[in-house]
Amino acid sequence: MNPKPSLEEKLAQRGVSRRDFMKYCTTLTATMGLSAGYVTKVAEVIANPAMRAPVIWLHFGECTGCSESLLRTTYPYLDTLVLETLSVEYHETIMAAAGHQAEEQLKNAVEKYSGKFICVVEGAIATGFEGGYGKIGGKTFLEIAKAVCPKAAGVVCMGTCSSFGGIQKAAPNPGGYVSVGEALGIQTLNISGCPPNPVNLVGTIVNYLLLGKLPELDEQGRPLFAYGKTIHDQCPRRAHFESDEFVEQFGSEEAALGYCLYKVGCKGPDTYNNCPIAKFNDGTSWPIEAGHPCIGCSEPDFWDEMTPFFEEA
Ligand code: FSX
Ligand code: SF4
Ligand code: F3S
Repeated sequence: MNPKPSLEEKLAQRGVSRRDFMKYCTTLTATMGLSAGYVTKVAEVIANPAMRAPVIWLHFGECTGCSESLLRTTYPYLDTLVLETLSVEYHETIMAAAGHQAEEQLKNAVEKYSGKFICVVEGAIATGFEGGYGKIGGKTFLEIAKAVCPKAAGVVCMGTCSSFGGIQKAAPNPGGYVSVGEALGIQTLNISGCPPNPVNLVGTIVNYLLLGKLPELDEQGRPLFAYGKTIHDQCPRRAHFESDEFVEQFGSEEAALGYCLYKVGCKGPDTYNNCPIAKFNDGTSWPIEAGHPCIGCSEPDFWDEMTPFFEEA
């Protein structure tokens, strides 16, 4: 019988070298605000976690961009993360079960891991019309959330919709959508962003596995390691802002020169997130690097508060 392949062997099968994996762990450790001394421990926790935390992943009112963003987690690849570091017991988008079988799976997982599982939630919860705006298997989002979330060890909101209500809550909000915390009257850990950066979820989980506790949070329930500074304070275009060098029109010479996007609507000064450092798609780019102003997607009520997106605040 072949021994179970090591994480390194599995990564090698996907063309990821030990060097690349350690590079990822170094970035993750820095993102989490830990010193370089923790890199080996972070790698160890991802590769050989002492326990595989059970996770139940719920979807409510949203676009599934948050799961899409997680699917772009390069190292560890999603299947490695899911199968080796966590034990995902229920996730509608990626599980094989459907229909009654899926409902049964959810019920069984909640019973089996009661008090021990982490509940990750995507999407806001409709409260108007007795929750009629959103149902799964004949149950409203609110009924499902009430049945599952109180039995979790902790509730992690993935994305601005579950964290703060997101686009569903935007005026005039006919469905009466609210955040998970507001719908249930509980404190949630919020990884906001539309979409959120998967590195911040992985960082939160690794923090929990490594230090046995959740990271420190800001007053909006967001981990300080990721949401402790504004986009503006970390922005590579900041020198242009200070020198009054602004883009006033997309496609202009100033845009080509990478000038500050404040006058075409950038909300970076009022937005807390680590996009300039963490970036997206394996560190390829992020909105401002791609020439687009920050629209404030990790802030509460940004669809109402930060619009019009392309006008100076
Ligand atoms: Fe919301 Fe996520 Fe934006 Fe979309 O699940 S935060 S609409 S990226 O998908 O909830
Ligand atoms: Fe600030 Fe936005 Fe200008 Fe960057 S582009 S310096 S975040 S206003
Ligand atoms: Fe969102 Fe602004 Fe980052 S729009 S993805 S918080 S740069």
